[in-house]
Amino acid sequence: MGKIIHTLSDLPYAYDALEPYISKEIMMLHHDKHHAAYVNNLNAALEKYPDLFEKTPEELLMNLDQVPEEIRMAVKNNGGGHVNHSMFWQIMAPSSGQKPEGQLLGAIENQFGSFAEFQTKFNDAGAKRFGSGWVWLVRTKTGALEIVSTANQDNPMSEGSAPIMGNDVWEHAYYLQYKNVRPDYLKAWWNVVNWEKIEKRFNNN
Ligand code: MN3
Repeated sequence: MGKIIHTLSDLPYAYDALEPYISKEIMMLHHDKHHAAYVNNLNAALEKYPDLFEKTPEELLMNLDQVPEEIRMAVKNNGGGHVNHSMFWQIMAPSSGQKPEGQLLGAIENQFGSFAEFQTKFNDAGAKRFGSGWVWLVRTKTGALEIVSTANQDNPMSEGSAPIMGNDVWEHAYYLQYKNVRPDYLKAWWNVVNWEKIEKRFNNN
């Protein structure tokens, strides 16, 4: 039986590549400790139901009702942690001053009025998420773009939406550098957003 243990991929850039906006220290802890723990805990949860190793973490999150109740919360939290962070590293890149282009920019302007207005609403939703969670741009079941926030490691795909991009607003993502001032982190984050990758996600979802 081809049991696939979920694994942690390397960052697609150096730990210090996102400085000065996200420090090397944050990236090392966030990837090597926090993300690694989600992967390890997901594997540990699935040990009792090894058939589920055949499914991708996304398949598990999209069908949580089919995951045995005994491990459902562990899969939601740690499978979510794995999927969310795997996306997160990919949709960031060293500072390039990029902006979205083409169809994605058009869709954002159409839905939110302007790119600046979209950023304001995204930052606002991220700032208002109480406690730990994520802020997302998703495509809903009806095809509309929407900004949502989720608690913990919940992924919008569990509710039937397709996550186009998301920012991590857990304190571990910013506290060492921005202390308690989450809005400063949310603002600075736009400097390291990889729009090329997000456009691909937009076109494929
Ligand atoms: Mn995180």
